Amino acid sequence: MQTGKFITIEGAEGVGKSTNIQHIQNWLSARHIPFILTREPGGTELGEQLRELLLHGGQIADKTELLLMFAARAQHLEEKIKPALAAGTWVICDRFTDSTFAYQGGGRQLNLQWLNALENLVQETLQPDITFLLDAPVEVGMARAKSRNGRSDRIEAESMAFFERVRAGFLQRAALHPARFRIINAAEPLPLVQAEIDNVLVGLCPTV
Ligand code: Z5A
Repeated sequence: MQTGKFITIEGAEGVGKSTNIQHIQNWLSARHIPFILTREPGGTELGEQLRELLLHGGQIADKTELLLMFAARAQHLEEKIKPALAAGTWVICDRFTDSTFAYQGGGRQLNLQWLNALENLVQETLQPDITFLLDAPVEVGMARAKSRNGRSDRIEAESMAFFERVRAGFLQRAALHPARFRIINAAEPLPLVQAEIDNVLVGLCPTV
């Protein structure tokens, strides 16, 4: 049975995920490839309620934050991601489990064995086909994020040291899963970043 591709976009704050997701959407639309765009935390009614609590709620203990990220993901997989893939629709997801390893594992320094156990519980064998990791020095992402006006969230208020651990957490995860990850130098000018993304997409569907 033909299943859709599952593509995730990862990286720290301000590295250009939203900008490049728009680019990926345009690329797929131009080739008439059916896709849905979704995000984590979020993606379902329950997931969006959990997102609001996670990003804009009051004080949340680190373990609670971890469990809520995976609770939102469990719902997202069952309600939205798996049915779409089974129908042959591509799923483009703004952040997924690698963000949990980077933020709750790296940033919050929670035990990675707990994260591995939760990943196995919630995803079983399902993994993204390709994960774009937009990687840039923390100060580059921060400066870009500050240049936009937006509603800042609970996690964005963390320290530089926290975000250095987040970046290291993503790179560590990429080193563990080299076949799945494509590390893109997001400090480069946007046309170069997008040319690299295009090369990966062409590799995923060379016939279109
Ligand atoms: N989180 C977690 O802790 N654990 C988890 O398991 C999951 C998530 C799933 C969700 O935030 C928060 O949840 C996040 C992690 C946590 N918290 N933090 N921090 P989000 O993903 O919704 O939002 P974000 O990470 O803060 O993303 P963002 O700030 O929206 O950034 P972005 O999408 O990566 O950047 P952008 O808006 O595309 O670009 C920023 C600016 O830079 C913009 O003006 C662009 O035009 C510009 N830009 C982009 N690329 C370039 C290049 N190459 N050159 C120059 N300028 C550029």
